[in-house]
Amino acid sequence: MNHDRVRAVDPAVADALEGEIDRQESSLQMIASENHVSRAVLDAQSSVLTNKYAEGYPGSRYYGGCEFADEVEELAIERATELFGADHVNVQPHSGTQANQAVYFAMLEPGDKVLSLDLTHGGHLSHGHPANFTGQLYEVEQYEVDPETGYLDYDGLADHAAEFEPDIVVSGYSAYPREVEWERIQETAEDADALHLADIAHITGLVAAGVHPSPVGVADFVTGSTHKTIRSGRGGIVMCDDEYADDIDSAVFPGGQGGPLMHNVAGKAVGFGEALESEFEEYAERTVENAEALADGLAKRGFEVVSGGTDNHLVLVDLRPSNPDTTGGDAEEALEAADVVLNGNTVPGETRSAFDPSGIRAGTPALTTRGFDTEDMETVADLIARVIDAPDDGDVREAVREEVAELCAENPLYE
Ligand code: DSN
Repeated sequence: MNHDRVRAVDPAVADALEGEIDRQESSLQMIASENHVSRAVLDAQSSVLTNKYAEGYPGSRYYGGCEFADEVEELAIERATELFGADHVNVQPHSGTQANQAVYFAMLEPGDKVLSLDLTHGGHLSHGHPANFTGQLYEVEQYEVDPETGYLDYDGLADHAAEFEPDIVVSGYSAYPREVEWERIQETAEDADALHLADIAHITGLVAAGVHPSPVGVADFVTGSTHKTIRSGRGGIVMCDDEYADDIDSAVFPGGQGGPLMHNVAGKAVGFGEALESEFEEYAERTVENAEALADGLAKRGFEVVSGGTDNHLVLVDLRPSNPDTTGGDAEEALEAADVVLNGNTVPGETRSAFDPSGIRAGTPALTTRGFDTEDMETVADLIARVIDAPDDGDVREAVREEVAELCAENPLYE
């Protein structure tokens, strides 16, 4: 893959783009929210639809010349409907956060009450963090995972909801490695006379493939990202029953966004089409198996894996018991120098800051896309352990870099 046309007019940007291709090819991408989309999705995203304004929805736009934009958006909607079985799908949100914003804007008034998982326990900024608009517009209280088990404390959540009387309960998480029991949270929301938003941003692909239970048809609203485990065009999606369809559509446009990013919608259409193929289900299964192998490999090497393992695509490690003097930030930096890219992450019972937390989060969606199997994940666990156990040792980093290069060469990405 090259960027000759960019290079002809802008060598500096071409250098950066080619540097990024090389970085993705030659290092292990283990940030749990990232993936490698297909060349077809890349092509759709970089298509001439980037030139088109198409405010409105298919068949009802504010500009002319939208026939092909309509075709693409209808395909994205049809395919998402088939994948998830929702009554209504809006594929225009620019991101998962903007998908969430649409639900809040459609259903809540400023000052309404939001009950969501604490960020350090696996929640997301757009679920009510003080630095986010949600924390500033709404009255937010947060629930937590059980400190002993690392699993969601469903009974604690029910008690909290009964006391707080939220207008909306938010489920769905960014750093929670276990299966979510949507029905239990829905029951809690109903008992509190609250709505339920399930944000499946991280596990959209696992839900689409049926390897994680779906909240569609259970929660009132389901939002997601479209570029993480589902590997389609970059952005977000909102799903709901027909009764909320008009409210959600108006909240996305004109409520929160202007013109949709039609090139990204095209990428979503192509990626959703790929996710309807049977190979995608196998991919999603392998993603989870690889995460289990990674969790086992790390636990075997003495690391404290939060909740003792994983049911999805990510593994969260609390470094405090095994490596008390190494922060998540130290580990992230040392690993990156060894060509293993993941992120330092807060963990339940966090005692440090979000900028330099006590854990790391690692995901398998991207490595699985490039062909890594459970045996490779055992090797990857070993590489991670060697670096974290000697974060300042240049020889260890160099040796790990060499092994990473071999693994990458065996599993080429964009050939
Ligand atoms: N930044 C994403 C993540 O890494 O989980 C969520 O928005």
